Amino acid sequence: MKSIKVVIVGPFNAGKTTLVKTLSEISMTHDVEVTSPQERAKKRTTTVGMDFGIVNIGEGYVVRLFGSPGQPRFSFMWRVFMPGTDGVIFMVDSSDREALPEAAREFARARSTFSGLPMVVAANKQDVPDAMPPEVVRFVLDVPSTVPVIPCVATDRGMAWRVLGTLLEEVFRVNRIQV
Ligand SMILES: Nc1nc2c(ncn2[C@@H]2O[C@H](COP(=O)(O)OP(=O)(O)OP(=O)(O)O)[C@@H](O)[C@H]2O)c(=O)[nH]1
Ligand SMILES: [Mg+2]
Repeated sequence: MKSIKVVIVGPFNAGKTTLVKTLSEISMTHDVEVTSPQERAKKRTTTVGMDFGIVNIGEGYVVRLFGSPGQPRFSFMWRVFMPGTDGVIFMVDSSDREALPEAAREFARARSTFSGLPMVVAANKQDVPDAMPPEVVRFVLDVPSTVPVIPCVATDRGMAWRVLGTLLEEVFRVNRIQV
């Protein structure tokens, strides 16, 4: 069984853990109570360590998903995830305009940390009324034209699969894998 390693990064509250749970047959997540009032205003728990999931995609391949914590103080974890990474999903909460400057900084950092690797941006929470459409997310985060921005609702299996599938197509293309 061959395995593909996908890392999911993005700011606090973007929906990374939700995506891993939706996609994965087996998932392991570790969320604990948040400690800061700003974070508590958004949600009560946050990922510490990492999320892990496994998706069987057939043809003798499994995808191992590694979801990173979103709090900036854990950003050193990106380097821990780095070895062996085949592709990266950058998630952003498209409904949270206040968090966008931080999301743009995180995106720039993700591009430099994972430079040269296949990447897609998941414009998450498209079900929230007034969520920014993917084209606006692309503009605000300054996403280069080579990186797809995919509309996402992390709880929706079809949409979650489209995000992963788009990334995998690129992973297969750059590694010259035919499936
Ligand atoms: N409406 C809506 N809510 C979502 C969606 N995806 C995630 N959520 C909610 O957004 C909140 C954050 O989701 P998480 O999956 O915990 O986000 P995270 O990126 O793992 O957060 P951290 O690990 O704390 O950085 C939770 O309350 C989810 O239920 C979505 O597509 N739409
Ligand atoms: Mg999380």
